[in-house]
Amino acid sequence: MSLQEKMKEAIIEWDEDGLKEMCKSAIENKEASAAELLSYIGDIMRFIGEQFENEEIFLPDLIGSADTVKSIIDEILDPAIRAAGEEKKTKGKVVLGTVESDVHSIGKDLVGSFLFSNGFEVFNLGVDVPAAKFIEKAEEVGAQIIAMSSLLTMSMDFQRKLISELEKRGIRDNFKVIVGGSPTSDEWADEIGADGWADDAIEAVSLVNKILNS
Ligand code: B12
Repeated sequence: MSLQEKMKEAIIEWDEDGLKEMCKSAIENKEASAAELLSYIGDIMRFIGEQFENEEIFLPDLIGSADTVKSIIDEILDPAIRAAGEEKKTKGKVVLGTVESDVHSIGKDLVGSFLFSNGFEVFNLGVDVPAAKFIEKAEEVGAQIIAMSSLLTMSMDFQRKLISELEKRGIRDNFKVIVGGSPTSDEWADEIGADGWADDAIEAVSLVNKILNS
C-alpha cells in the first residue's frame, strides 16, 4: 500500500494517531515533504467530498474526516512547513480567510500552507470572517493581497461585499483581492471585480507570484 493510500484509509477511519505517526515518520525519513503530504490530503479530501456528494457517506463521516485532517495540519504539517521556511525572506503579505457565514477551512488552510511554504507571510484569520476584519488586518500588517475562500453558493456574495467595502472606504487600489473555493470561477472573479482566481492551492501560489511581479 502506498503512503497516500495508507493516509486515505486513516482519514476515512478517523485514525488521528495513525495519520500523525505516518506524517511524522514520512517527514523524518524524507519520504515526503510536509507540502507534499498537504497536497495528498487535498486529493483525499476531494475524494471524500465526492463520496459525500454521491451519498456513499454521510455528514458525520465527513465531519470526522475533516477534524482528523485539521488536527494533523495544525499539529504536524504547518509547524514543519514553518520550520523549513524560517530562513526565507518574505515575498509578500497575504491576509487569508473564509468569508462570513462559511466555516469550511480545509481548502483555505491548504492555500495558506502552500503560500507560506513558497515564501509568503500569511495571516490566516480563520473562518466566518466579516469583511471589516479582513480589511482591518490587511491595513494593520500592510498586506499586498487579500485572499478570500468561499465554499457555499450562499456565502460567495460576501466576496463581492468586501470589494464594495474597499471601494466605499476609498482604499480599493491599496490591495489586490483574490478569490477561490469550489463555487467560484474566473468569471465570478471578473464579475465582482477581483484581481484573480485560482482553482487550487498550487495555482494560488502562481497567481500570487504573478500579481506581485506584475
Ligand atoms: C468538508 C466539508 C464540510 C465540513 C467542513 C470542515 C472544515 N473544517 O472545513 C463540514 C462538515 C463542517 C461542512 C459543513 C457544511 N457544508 Co460542506 N463540504 C465539505 C466538502 C465535502 C469538502 C470541502 C473540502 O474541504 N474540500 C477539499 C479542499 C482541498 O478543496 P476546496 O475546499 O475546494 O479548496 C481548494 C480550492 O477550491 C482552492 N481554494 C479554496 N479556497 C481558496 C481561496 C483562494 C483565495 C484561492 C485562490 C483558492 C482557494 O484551493 C483549495 C486547495 O486546493 C464539500 C464538497 C466538495 N466536494 O467540495 C462540502 C460542501 C462545500 N458543503 C456543502 C454544504 C451545503 C455544507 C453545509 C451547509 C451542510 C449542512 N447542511 O449543514 C455546512 C455549512 C456550514 C457553514 N456554515 O459553512 C456544499 C456546498 C454547496 C454549495 N455550493 O453551496 C458542498 C459542496 C457539498 C454538497 N455538494 O452539498 N462541510
